[in-house]
Amino acid sequence: MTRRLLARESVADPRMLAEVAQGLAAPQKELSPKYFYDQRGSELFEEITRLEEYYPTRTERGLLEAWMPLLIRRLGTRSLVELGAGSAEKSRIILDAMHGAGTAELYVPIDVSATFLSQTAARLRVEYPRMQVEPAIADISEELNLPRRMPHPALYAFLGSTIGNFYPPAAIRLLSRVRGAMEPGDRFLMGVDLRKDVARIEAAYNDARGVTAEFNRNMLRVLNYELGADFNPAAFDHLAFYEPVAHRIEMHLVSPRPQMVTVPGIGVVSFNAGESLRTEISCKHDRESVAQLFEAAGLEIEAWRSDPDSLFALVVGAPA
Ligand code: AVJ
Repeated sequence: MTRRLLARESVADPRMLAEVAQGLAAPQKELSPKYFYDQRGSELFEEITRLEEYYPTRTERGLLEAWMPLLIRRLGTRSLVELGAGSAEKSRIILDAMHGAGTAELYVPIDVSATFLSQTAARLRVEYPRMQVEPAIADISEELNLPRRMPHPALYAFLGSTIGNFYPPAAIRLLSRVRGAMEPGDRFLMGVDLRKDVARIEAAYNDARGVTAEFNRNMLRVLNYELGADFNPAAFDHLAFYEPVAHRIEMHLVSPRPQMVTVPGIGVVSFNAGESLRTEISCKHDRESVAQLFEAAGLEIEAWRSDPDSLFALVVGAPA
């Protein structure tokens, strides 16, 4: 009996299968960037954040270090709820500010990856023994899954410009969900990558060492592993470009030659020569575009801080 190497023994997640089937059947094939992030994908993203060309992470960290001690003291933040917590590296800056202010009580990291979350939670419980850590497993594009009781005021943080991954209607739904959870006095802190010189933005998604290209191709490895598909990642080219009308980076995987891929439970998927699969959008903002998203979600901009080169901004939202 033959066994497919690397394929998992358990059956595919039916929701993922349905979502992938729909995305691969669209005229412009498209899948959610959440499928980049298995262990390897998370490591590749960490590597991206350290690249010379990728300015967002270090710029955001600088802004957080400069602003959080003051902001947290002013807000008296007792709970931090972090959407898409990742490795919680930047969260430490906020948590340290909460400890400095003497108000730290609860940290709620929300993430899809349960293993990643429990590792992070275990480390933070050691580092901050007097603070509660209550991780929540949730796909933030669908729900928040918050603890029933939280000390207020709470700060909801959505960092890293991850909001850029959402088309405006989905971004508004997500922000509305946060708004719906907020009590008076709670605040929302969001990191956004700003509109700027196109060459500078495009370079951040086309690094010289090809880390972003490998990150992009990693989605195909995730599909092979999760669904038993037979994508050949080497047979797809990385493409990232700025789309100036919608103000966003688009990442695609381009099939330079015609090819067919089999996805069990979906069937044979064919690519024409030059056809692409869109794997990510990364919307870039300015104060006006953030104000529009906020307004549609029942929030208003209370404060805005950006770096001297206007690369990146941190914005505080309050219930309107
Ligand atoms: C994690 C969504 C903020 O859009 O810049 C980095 C992901 N993709 N390089 C971004 C990403 C390619 C990143 N976000």
